[in-house]
Amino acid sequence: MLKEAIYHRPKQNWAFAYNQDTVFLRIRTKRDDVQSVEAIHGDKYDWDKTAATAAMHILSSDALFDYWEAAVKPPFRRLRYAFKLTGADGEIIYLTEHAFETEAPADPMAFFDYPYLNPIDLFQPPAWVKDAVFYQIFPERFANGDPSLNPEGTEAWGGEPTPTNFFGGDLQGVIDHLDHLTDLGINAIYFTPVFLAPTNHKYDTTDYMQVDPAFGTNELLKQLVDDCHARGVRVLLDAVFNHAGRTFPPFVDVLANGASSRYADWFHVREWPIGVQDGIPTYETFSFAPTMPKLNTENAEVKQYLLDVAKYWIEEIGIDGWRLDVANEVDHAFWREFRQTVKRANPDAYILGEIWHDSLMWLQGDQFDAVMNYPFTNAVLDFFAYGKKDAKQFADAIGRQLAEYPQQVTEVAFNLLDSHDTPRLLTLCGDEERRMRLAALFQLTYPGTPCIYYGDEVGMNGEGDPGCRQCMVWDPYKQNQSLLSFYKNALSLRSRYAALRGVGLQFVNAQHGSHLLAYERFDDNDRLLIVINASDQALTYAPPASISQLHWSDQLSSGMTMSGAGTNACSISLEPFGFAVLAQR
Ligand code: ARE
Repeated sequence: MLKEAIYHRPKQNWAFAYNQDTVFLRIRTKRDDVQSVEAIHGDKYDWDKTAATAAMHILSSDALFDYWEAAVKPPFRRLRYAFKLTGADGEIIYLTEHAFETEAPADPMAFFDYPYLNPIDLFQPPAWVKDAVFYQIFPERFANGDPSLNPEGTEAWGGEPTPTNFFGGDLQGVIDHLDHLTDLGINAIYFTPVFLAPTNHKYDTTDYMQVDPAFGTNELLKQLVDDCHARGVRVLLDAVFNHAGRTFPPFVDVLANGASSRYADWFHVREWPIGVQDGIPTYETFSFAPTMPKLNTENAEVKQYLLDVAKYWIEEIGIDGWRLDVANEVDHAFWREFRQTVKRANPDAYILGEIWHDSLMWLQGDQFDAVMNYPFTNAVLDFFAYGKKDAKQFADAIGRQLAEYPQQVTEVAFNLLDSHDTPRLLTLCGDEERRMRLAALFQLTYPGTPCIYYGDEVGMNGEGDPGCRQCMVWDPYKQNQSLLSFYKNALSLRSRYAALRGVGLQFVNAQHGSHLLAYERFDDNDRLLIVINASDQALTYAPPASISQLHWSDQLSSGMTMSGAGTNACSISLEPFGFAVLAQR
């Protein structure tokens, strides 16, 4: 057994309370090196009566490691534990907090210690997110429902987007098209910023307490939220708290009065007078954008101002959560207070951070519920869109991600394939709709909450910002109705099978050099087999006996022929870019 590959630490994604009764334990071993792992556990104050063992199972695997997991229910909330590992070669070793042992360790005092499961420490993201399907709306480009609000210079709908032009999208336009969202199967919306700001993207806020008049009023936003709630649709707004805009009154005052401004400490000014030298502002900003002065969230007035903003839109307008812009550049202390404030206003609010990278330090239960899962995006695009990864490499990438966070994070991860900051999915797939459908199928049959970027469902393409921010296509004859039906069918399947929304997932076919992917999704009631041919060759999958003898009662497929007795599948042949989702209850 390769001891160097074995890793556990009694915290974070390796040991965590899942609910008030259950602690999950995980340990890593070299892939295929260990045939079984047991957790030896008990209460340190009454070891003799409480000692037990729990068999661990492989949660997931990546290129190098197997990740083992077991759920333990400590009777008295305290847990002391060690691991017994049996190698593929029959060798048995034990791992305690102190060292590896060749004999069964007698003294539990050397074991790992999960001291006490305090309910208040529990990390329990809002349960509704597990069943949510998000739709991201860039309000300026979704629908123009009230041309009387058009900013000066508004262009005709459907024109070429630039970083600075306007087309008149507004909140009334969203209200008028809620049927499109609910018919699609959407039950949650993420809006990019809607507050008063000079640009079409509104990430340079002037007034955090006012809906931009080009979009409507605070009252109209409340009506939109109420209409959404009446349809079972939740609403998330975009909190741009890392920075304000150049026209934010406190910054205007600093520009006018310099260091003597009463707001001087609301920002991070490196050098007075405030200005730009060689293209670099003399104050902290988002990126090096002079129009986006970074807010000093350690300043008590700034903190209170922003926390009041966060509370207002929840308590007065009824939103269901916040997406946090540039979340990893705002201090942790602020986000901890932010979570307290938001959860006090609405315990079911969803707090979604925009972080494109490893986010474990924000997902400990004291800050965010989730982040925009761009690592998932990248893995899916590498396999389905670019063909850069083969099935094994893709499964390994996903397997690693599934072990990186506590289960409750995986259950509410925000799984997107594109956004207002990236080229559109169809463009990323080289305008090959067949690739796009497979990427979307994986996204819609994967744990966590999927997010569809407006217009993807009707076949819109577009390069990166601003190309991905075109006006929504509403002419049904210009919409890709076949693709829209595919999305509706896939979302209907997801809503029918809770197993597609849970965490039960196992890759059953993912070979090196192949683009044939098969994975199972399961829970106590349902079992589904998803087989995807991400290649331009016809491929056949012959399931193992454990699967081929099953009978399937429901399916969603394209380019598939299945041979077998009755409704079982001895072999599944897929045309290029074909897929099959087989379900049994
Ligand atoms: C405008 C132009 C751009 C131009 C930029 C130059 O449109 O073409 O490149 O100016 O400054 C908002 C607007 C943008 C605008 C930008 C600046 O939507 O249109 O760009 O303001 O004025 C990083 C951050 C991440 C950020 C992305 C864009 O970590 O937080 O960059 N995303 C948020 C919002 C944006 C918004 C802002 C931040 C600013 O979602 O829409 O932009 O409020 C790697 C890096 C990441 C990086 C990512 C994307 O993964 O590791 O850190 O994200 O690439 O670049």
